[in-house]
Amino acid sequence: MIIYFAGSIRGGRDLQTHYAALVTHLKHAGHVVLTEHVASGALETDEGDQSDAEIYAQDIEWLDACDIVIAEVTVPSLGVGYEIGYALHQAHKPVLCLCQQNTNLSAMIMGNPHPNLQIRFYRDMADAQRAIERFMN
Ligand code: 6K6
Repeated sequence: MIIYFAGSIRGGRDLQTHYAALVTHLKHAGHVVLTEHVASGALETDEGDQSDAEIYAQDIEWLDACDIVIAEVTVPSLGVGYEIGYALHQAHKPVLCLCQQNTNLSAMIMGNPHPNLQIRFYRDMADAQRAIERFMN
């Protein structure tokens, strides 16, 4: 599958190592992850030299091109929220939102009844990986 992985960048990088573990898991399973940079440890200091307009255009192109979106939504991020809305309502893609247990997730995600949206709360990485496998099946 061609996967768009979404995770917080300017919203905060507290869970970057989780993003990296999830992206590694997806790639080991043979999938293509279009957005590997979201999981990069180097991003803390270096966001690259693309303008915001170029970033937006590239990410919209990838959202249109992917098969599914997997979003780690524990750290609140305007960009990730926007991507989820775009994927569901404009690009018509299935979206899995992964969230650590005991997170007070936004009502705009929790309350969205869209049939292509699944939200899974996880305890640990193994739990998150099982949620991904169930979503893909
Ligand atoms: C270059 C190399 C790594 O990062 C960059 C420049 N920044 C971004 N590049 C690509 N996608 C981005 C960048 N900043 C935000 N996004 C998209 O928005 C990602 O797909 C994330 O899922 C989401 C994060 O949004 P914020 O609001 O937390 O930044």
